[in-house]
Amino acid sequence: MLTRRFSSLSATLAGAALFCVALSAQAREYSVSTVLSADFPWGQAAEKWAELVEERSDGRITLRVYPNSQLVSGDQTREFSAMRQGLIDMAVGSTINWSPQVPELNLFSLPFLMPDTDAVDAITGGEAGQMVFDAIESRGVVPLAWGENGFRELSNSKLPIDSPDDLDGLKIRVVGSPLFQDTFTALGANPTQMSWADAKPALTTGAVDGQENPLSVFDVARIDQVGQKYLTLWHYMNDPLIFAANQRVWQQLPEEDRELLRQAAIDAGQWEIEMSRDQKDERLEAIKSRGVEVIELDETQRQSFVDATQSVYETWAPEIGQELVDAARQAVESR
Ligand code: X2X
Repeated sequence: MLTRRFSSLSATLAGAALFCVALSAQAREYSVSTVLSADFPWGQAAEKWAELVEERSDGRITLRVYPNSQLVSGDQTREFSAMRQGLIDMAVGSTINWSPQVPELNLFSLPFLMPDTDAVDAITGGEAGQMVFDAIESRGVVPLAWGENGFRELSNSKLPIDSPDDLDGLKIRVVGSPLFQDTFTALGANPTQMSWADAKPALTTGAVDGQENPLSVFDVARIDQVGQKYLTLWHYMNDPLIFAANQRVWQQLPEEDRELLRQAAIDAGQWEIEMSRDQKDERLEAIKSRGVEVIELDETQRQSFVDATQSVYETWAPEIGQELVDAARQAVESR
């Protein structure tokens, strides 16, 4: 009797163990961190990735998206470290937010390096892009594909800005990398670093006068409602997104699942890049229709910003790596 009970118990346990093994081969779930939610193209990129993976794995692999930097308590500059440590399995993250841990990513924040989207594509799609991916990989995270947060434009509550002089003494909210401190200091402004979570309250109270973000972010987050009346289209930098995974998570995946995840990331990234670029004109119209004064720069005005920020290259090219900066410049020239 006793023996029979034992054997039925061990049979149950064995069954449970088998079930677990089968389950792990069958259904797996991974966390994916993003800063912005699915109201924004950025969050939509992550959702698209999850959707494609769900579909192509017949529901075996689930990517669960956690927006608003919630897995790092709102501190977007800790996302890369958290992914490296395995607290986060995967992320669709911004080069800006990861640059404190991967100095090479400051490349994209060099002011006026990329005049248009062809320049962005020439960098990300060429040798420089591969060098950036190698730099990420060497720091313990596996990069999979590119997306795009977009060209960052300058807004403020005080005056129409069309020359560096206009920025004199303005308090500007900037993101994670110290490079932005240097850029805005070079322009005569007074930069303050803070997370996205803190940015809107700081704009609302007037603790800061201005900020910089892509048109999609300005539009969706209704930045005009917190007193940002002037928007200067200076396209001073573009903020690519990178789909990536924790190294251990990646190594534990069977080869065919790696391929599935990578290809889905590439497809989701391409989809998001095209969509957000296509939406640019309607975003601008929507922003204008809400009463924001939009300032476009002519070539001379733009050049005055380029000239004023040259010192940033001297300080930051050695941090980024001269070879990478040269490869990027080469890509831009021959685009
Ligand atoms: O914080 C920002 O400005 C944002 C949302 O654009 C980034 O995460 C880089």
